[in-house]
Amino acid sequence: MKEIIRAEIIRYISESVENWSAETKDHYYDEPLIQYASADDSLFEEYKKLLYPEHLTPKEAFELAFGQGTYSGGTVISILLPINEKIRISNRPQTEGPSKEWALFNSFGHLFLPKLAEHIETYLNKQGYRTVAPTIAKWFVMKPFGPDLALGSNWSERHIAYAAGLGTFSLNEGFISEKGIAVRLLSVVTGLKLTPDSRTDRPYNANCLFFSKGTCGVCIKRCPAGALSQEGHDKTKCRSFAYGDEMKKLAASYGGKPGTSAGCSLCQTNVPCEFRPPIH
Ligand code: B12
Repeated sequence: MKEIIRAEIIRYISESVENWSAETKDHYYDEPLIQYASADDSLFEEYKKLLYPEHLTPKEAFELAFGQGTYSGGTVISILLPINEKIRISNRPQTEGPSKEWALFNSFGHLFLPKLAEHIETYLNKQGYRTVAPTIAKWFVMKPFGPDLALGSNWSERHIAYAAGLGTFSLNEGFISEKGIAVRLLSVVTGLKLTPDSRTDRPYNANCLFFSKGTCGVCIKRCPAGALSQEGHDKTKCRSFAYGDEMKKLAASYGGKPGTSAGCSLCQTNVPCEFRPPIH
């Protein structure tokens, strides 16, 4: 069944018209990596302490979707979508903001993620396996959480991907996978029980050269917002830049969808971890 699901997700991603950039005449996202975690993995409970109590466990997400007492185990499917090379290459020489190709990817390509989430949900539900994609559920929230009131959400795709063994975190808080850091993530919780994949027993930030070797820090220099330092990621500065007026104007100037942002993601290109982990 794992292979059937994988094949269906890959088919949808490769055939979907929403996954096509008119600018680069290629896909926004290449073939995904897909891994499975047990919905009862104790790490999901630990996230309540590590992040904040509002971060949902798969059981809580499932029961919010289908009602109290409906959960009897299951699987979290984490999907990692690598950003196409043409878009990545276009962003490498940029120093003050994203390239046109990247801005249009951020404006239109991000809209593909909820479509894919909906497709997987429907596909599995139709086969009788109750499934919910938390980030498109009406109870998904993105807001300040925890004692420091830093921006977060009640379903962090990077922490889900970590639990499913897809990679680890970086100095800039990005997720570094076998396909690098220039990736996007989504996940679903299903009542279908599948064999979980294994995850690393190395530290949670092992793929990052700064943490593992004390070198690199290239993303610090790449950040046009001054949001990165050896101390980590200033979410407020990052957000003000990546989703501020300038980036909205930039997206509009390239013909992006009104109201969307060009993003930034300079910390995800022209860095040693862009499309592969820098160390093994
Ligand atoms: C809120 C949000 C933001 C906020 C805050 C980011 C943040 N770090 O949380 C702001 C607006 C700043 C932001 C900016 C960007 N975002 Co954003 N954002 C989100 C969103 C909606 C929720 C994130 C969340 O819940 N965070 C929870 C907090 C607690 O996580 P955290 O602080 O990073 O966690 C740290 C600690 O927990 C720590 N940690 C400490 N000890 C331990 C121990 C263990 C065992 C573990 C596992 C972890 C751990 O690890 C982390 C790193 O230090 C997600 C989508 C989603 N639903 O997940 C996208 C998401 C994280 N964003 C994404 C992207 C691409 C961006 C941008 C590049 C902008 C853009 N779109 O171009 C920038 C830069 C991001 C960056 N460098 O982190 C991608 C990430 C892709 C990747 N490779 O990592 C996501 C996953 C969207 C997606 N669907 O793909 N984002």
